[in-house]
Amino acid sequence: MASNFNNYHDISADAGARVDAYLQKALKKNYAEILKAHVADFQKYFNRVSFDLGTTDAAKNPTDVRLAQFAKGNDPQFVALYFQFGRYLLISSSRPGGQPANLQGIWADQLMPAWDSKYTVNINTEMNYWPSEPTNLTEMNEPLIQMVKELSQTGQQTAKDMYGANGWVLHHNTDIWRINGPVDGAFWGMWPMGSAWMSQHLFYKYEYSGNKEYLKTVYPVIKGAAQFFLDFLVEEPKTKWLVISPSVSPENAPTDHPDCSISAGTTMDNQLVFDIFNITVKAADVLKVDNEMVAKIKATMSRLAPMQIGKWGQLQEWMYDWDNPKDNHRHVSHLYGLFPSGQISPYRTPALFEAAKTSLIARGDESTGWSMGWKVNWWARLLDGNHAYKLITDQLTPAIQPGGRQKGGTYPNLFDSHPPFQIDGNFGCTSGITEMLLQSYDGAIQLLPALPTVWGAGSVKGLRAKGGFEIDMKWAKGELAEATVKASIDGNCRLRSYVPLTGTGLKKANGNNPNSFYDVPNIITPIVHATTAATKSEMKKIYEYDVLMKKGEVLKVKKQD
Ligand code: FUC
Repeated sequence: MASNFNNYHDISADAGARVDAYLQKALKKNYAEILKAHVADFQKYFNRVSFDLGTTDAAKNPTDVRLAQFAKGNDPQFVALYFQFGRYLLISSSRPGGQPANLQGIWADQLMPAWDSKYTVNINTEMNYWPSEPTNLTEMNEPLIQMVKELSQTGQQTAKDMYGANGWVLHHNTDIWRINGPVDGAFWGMWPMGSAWMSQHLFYKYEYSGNKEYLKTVYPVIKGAAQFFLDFLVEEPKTKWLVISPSVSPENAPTDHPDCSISAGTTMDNQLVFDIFNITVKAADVLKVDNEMVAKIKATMSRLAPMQIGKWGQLQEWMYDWDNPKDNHRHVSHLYGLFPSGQISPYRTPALFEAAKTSLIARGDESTGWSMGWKVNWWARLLDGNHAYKLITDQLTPAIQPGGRQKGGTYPNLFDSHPPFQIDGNFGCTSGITEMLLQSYDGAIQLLPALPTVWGAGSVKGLRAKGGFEIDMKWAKGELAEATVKASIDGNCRLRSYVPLTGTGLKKANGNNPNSFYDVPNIITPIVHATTAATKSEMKKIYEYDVLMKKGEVLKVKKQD
C-alpha cells in the first residue's frame, strides 16, 4: 500500500507510517461517502467531453460480444465508448503527484510485466499522452511533466559522461529511477532522441493554454534539450548537413542493408531536432530571453537535413534511399513529421503529403496494437476518414483468436493488445478518433477533417484546440451542421471546414493566421529523387474564416443553407 519512495534520489520515507496515514484518512468516511467523493472527483474531468455517434441494439450486448461483432458494423456507440475509455484510463492512471502512465498503466498485474512496465520513449510513453490536451485532460500531464523535469536533471550527467555535451540526453527507455543511458542492446538503445520528443509535451501544454507562467517553469528543460543537440550534431561529409550520428530509425533496420541498422541522419532524427529547435526559439521569443542562443539555433536549423522523397515516391526513412516497399515494420517513425508533428501538411507540403501516404500504404494496416493506434492518427492527418475508420476496426478486433493465439487488437475488457497487454494503443486510438473530428495545426482549426462515411450524424462537446479554444460540433448527413467555439484567451480563431459557414463576425480568411499558436513550421525544402510521377490525392474544397476572439467569448457558426 505504500513504499519508502519519495523520488528518484530519495527513498527515505517511512512506508509503515504512510500506510497508517492513508488508512486513518480513509476510515473517517464510510463506503457511501468514499464512493460519492470518488465519483465526483472522476466526473469533474470525465464530463468535460461528450461524444455521440448514435446507439443501436448492439449496445445491449456484453463488451466481449460487441468486440467480436464490431467489424460486422452497426455498433457506432462502441467507438464512442472506446474513445471515452481512453480518457477514463488516463484520468485513472496519471494523477498529479503520482507517476506517469507507463506501458501497462496502473494495471500491470504481474511481478515481471512485459518490458518491466517501464517507459519506452521512442513512441510508447509519448502516445500515452497524445489525448491529454485535445480531450480536455490537461491536469493529467502533470506526472509526465515532472518526470521530464527529473530526466532533464539526470540526463545532464549522461550527456557529459557519454558525449561530452551540454544540455541533457535521454535514450530510448527510462524508469522510475530516471535512467538516461542506452539499455537493452545497441540496435534499440542507441537512439539519443528522447529529450527532443519528450520536451514537445511540455510545450503542447503551453500551446493549448497560452499560460506564460507555466511556460517559464518548463523552459529550462526545453532549452536543455536543444543545447544537447547544438553540441551533438555533426557535419555529414558529403552533403555538409548537420546530422545525428550514431542513431537508428527506432527499432527498424533497412532490410536490404542490415549492416546499416545503426546509421546517421535518419528522417525522424532530423524532424525531431527541427521541432526541438523550433519550440525552443518560440518559447524564448515568448519569454523574451536567450537572444544569442536563438541566433545560434536558427543558424543551425538552416543546415539540418531536408526530408527526401525516394525512388518509389515514398518519404525516405533513412538518409539514403534504403526503404523497401515490402517492409511492414510496426514502427513508421519517419511519419512523426505527419503526426504528432505538423511538418507535413496536405495544403502546404503536398509532395511530402503524397510521399507520406505512399510510405504508409506500403507499411500496411494490421500490426501491433499501438502501431494501429498511430495509424488512425496518420490516416486522419491524411484526411481519409474511411481509412482511419478501417484502422479502428482493425484495432477493435479480438486480440485472443480461436485456439488462444494472441495478436494485435483488443482484449475483452477493451485493453489494448500489442500483444501482450500494453496501454499505449488505447491512448493512441483515442487520440486518432479526436484527430478525425478536430485538428488544430497547419494554420487553422479544422472541423471534421476526416469523418468516415459510417459516422453520418453525431455530436461532440468539449474538445480543445491550440490557442485556448474549446469546440463543440454537430453534424448530419456526413457534414458539419453547427459548431460552438469558446475562447479561454484572446486570439484569432481561424476555422477550416469542408462546408461554407455563417456566424457573427466571420470573415473570409486571408494570408497567414496572425495567431502565433498557429504559426506553421518553416521546414527545409525537401529533395525529390522519385522518378515516377507522384500520386495525386483528390482534395475536398475547403472554406476558411477568421474571427478575432476575446477571452470568455463564445462563437456560434452554422453550415450555410
Ligand atoms: C518498443 C516497441 C515494442 C513494444 C515495446 C514496449 O520497443 O517496438 O513493440 O511496444 O516498445
